[in-house]
Amino acid sequence: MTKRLAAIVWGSAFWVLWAFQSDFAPHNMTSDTAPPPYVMLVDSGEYFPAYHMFDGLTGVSDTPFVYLSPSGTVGIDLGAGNCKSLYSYSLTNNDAAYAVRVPKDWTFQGSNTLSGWTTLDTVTGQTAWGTGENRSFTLSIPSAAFRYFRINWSANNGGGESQIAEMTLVGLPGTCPGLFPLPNSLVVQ
Ligand SMILES: [Ca+2]
Repeated sequence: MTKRLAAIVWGSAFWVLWAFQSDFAPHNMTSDTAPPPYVMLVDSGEYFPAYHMFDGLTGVSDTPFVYLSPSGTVGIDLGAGNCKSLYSYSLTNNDAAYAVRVPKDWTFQGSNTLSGWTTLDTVTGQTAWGTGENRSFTLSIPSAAFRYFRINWSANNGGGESQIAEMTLVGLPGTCPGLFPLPNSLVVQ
């Protein structure tokens, strides 16, 4: 491949990425299991439910996800057959008065099995989260397609509890491992 052709191919891929990427996270959740097919992945450390990360509300008076520990994991199941390639994600803090609760150091991970997780991004030193502040984190390349995504934070900013007001997941449509798109004309008898 010539350098010029390679540049055209890369340029096209870059354009496709920017043209078709979108926030595939829900922002209308009303419980940790609704609306389907979304299910929050959270353990008993949950104090205010994890779905508040995906309820579309980020005001000072809105309830964020609150977790009863300075470290932990929380994620989302996109549903069977619903896999996405992640390119960037963001966290929002709704209230600077609780900035001590917001994660500071974490890995962002994807999975298709829940038993093994692939680390997609490693972040450290995220301090001084303001009211309504949204911070976006971009991967070096779009990830493989995953059904499950989670943040695994090892430290927050000094609080006894942790909190996240909202999260976006931006990327591209993907095909789940083992699932191959069938032509529309193919009818299985
Ligand atoms: Ca929210």
